[in-house]
Amino acid sequence: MADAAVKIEAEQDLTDGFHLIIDALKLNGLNTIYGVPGIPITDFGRMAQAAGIRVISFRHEQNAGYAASIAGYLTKKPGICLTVSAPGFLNGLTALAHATTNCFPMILISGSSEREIVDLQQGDYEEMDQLAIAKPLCKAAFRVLHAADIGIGVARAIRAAVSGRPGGVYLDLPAKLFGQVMDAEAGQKSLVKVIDAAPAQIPAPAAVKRALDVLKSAKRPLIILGKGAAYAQADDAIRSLVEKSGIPFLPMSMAKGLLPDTHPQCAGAARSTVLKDSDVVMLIGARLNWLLSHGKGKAWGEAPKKFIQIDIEPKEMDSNVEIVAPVVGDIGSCVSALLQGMGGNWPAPPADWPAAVTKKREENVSKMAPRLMNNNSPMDYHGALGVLRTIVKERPHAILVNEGANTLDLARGIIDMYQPRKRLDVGTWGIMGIGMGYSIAAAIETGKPVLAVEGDSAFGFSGMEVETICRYKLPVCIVIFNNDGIYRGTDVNSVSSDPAPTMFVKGSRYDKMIEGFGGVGVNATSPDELKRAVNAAMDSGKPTLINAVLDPAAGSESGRIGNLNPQSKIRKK
Ligand SMILES: Cc1ncc(C[n+]2csc(CCOP(=O)(O)OP(=O)(O)O)c2C)c(N)n1
Ligand SMILES: [Mg+2]
Repeated sequence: MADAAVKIEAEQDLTDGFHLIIDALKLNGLNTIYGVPGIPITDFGRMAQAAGIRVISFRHEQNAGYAASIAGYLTKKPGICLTVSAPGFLNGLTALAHATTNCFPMILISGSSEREIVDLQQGDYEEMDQLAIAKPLCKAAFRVLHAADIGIGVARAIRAAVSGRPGGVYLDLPAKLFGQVMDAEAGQKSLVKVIDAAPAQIPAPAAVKRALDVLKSAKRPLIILGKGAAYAQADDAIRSLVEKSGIPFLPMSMAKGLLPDTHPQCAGAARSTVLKDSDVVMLIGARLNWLLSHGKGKAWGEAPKKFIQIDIEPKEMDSNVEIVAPVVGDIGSCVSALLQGMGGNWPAPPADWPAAVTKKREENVSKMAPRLMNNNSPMDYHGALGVLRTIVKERPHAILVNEGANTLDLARGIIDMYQPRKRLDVGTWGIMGIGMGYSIAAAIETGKPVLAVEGDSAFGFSGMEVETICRYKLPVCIVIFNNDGIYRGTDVNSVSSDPAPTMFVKGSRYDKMIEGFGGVGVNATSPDELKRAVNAAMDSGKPTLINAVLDPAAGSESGRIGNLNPQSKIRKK
């Protein structure tokens, strides 16, 4: 054989790190990557795209990371974020920590520099000991040094991300790994298809019985649904459990729509009453963290309270208060076991309790109703949200992304949700910046139209991704509640000509931004204009940004959580 032919034949029998990583991801059904290119992963992105993986290229890794995190939440498969070393890795790390805190499965894959140089701290290009830095912020962190270990490395990352309580995983891939070659057949054999990545965890029968005994003894029971319950995709079983029990339920923000907010048992509009007056509370995939006032204090009233908790993480039990009936297992298995244990003639709670909850709920709803119908210009939150509430009611399949302070708190209360996993928001940390990343991933993963309701400050954290939305022609309609600032647009600095720290340029026109990228921009000054513009956008599917002009005085400091601002006895200046 001629030399050239020998060389070609030899090459055909070889594979490399680039291809083994791609093959390992594809073998496990991970077909979308969210990231930002650069050394050492630029060619990897190109090759992944050529191999049929969807590679969504962002303007900043943090947004790609948030996209990956919510893709994980929506699909129960780890969302993949791909970054370059040091600065790109750090930009992605916030999202990895966010995924871990929110229990979303995600894998941050970052290229890294030469190990030998990094470890001797000799100043390599983008030098950083990324593995060490990632470790405290995620569930697990791995590094692959040899092409032959790529299969097992990816498998470990997947399993760590989705099994038990899901979370973020870091996978460190040094630059040299991508170019390493090995025998193609051995390479194929080294790949691992993860079997049963999130095995069912069946609750102990005694734990189920204990929980049902406590529930049966209740006079004023309450079920709280958290985003863990929504993540579980056990929608039918959860609905059956709630309906069969006859117990009022309170959905946490991202659990809204698991059962419709308009369901007769929904206590969303009677939140303070049910927290105070309930005697037995069953938490399903909800944690007693700050969002539930840690299960104690004023919000929970004086009367003694018993908690039943369903969670996959045993350490969650007794985290803040005593849990009298812990049920540890995956939500689907636990809810099914409870349903089975309830049998055919489960007694409804004493009738005065659901009646009292319904009365309170109806009072609150009718108090709010007239405020939602105002057509004031400039708009207030209620006028603008009244319009959006109807638009979502008419499109229950659409995905609502929501961030801000007043924009978040008021939208959460006013916009009813009708289907599971349609409301995506700031989550456990109350983080600003998830908006465009979430919107992009929601559109990509579900193919559904997305409505992003954004405070003007919140939007700014990821605003550059409107270019990404236009580039991929995604059906995303962004509504910016523009009140000229953070919480309000009315602060003044009495000392110098600098604007107050919470203020933005007055009368900004965010709609002009998207026009620069070929999207549709609209300036809406009244609820009527807003309604027309959002309807048009949701119907056309064209990337649209609506600048909704809000009264700068309409909001309040920190929205609903102003009480968390530290206070001093010395009077404020
Ligand atoms: C990453 C991050 N940085 C800062 C904050 C603090 N913060 C909370 S809400 C908010 C913005 C609120 O203003 P806006 O989005 O305009 O909503 P509005 O209340 O004006 O409707 C900020 C900066 C945060 N939650 N997360
Ligand atoms: Mg604002």
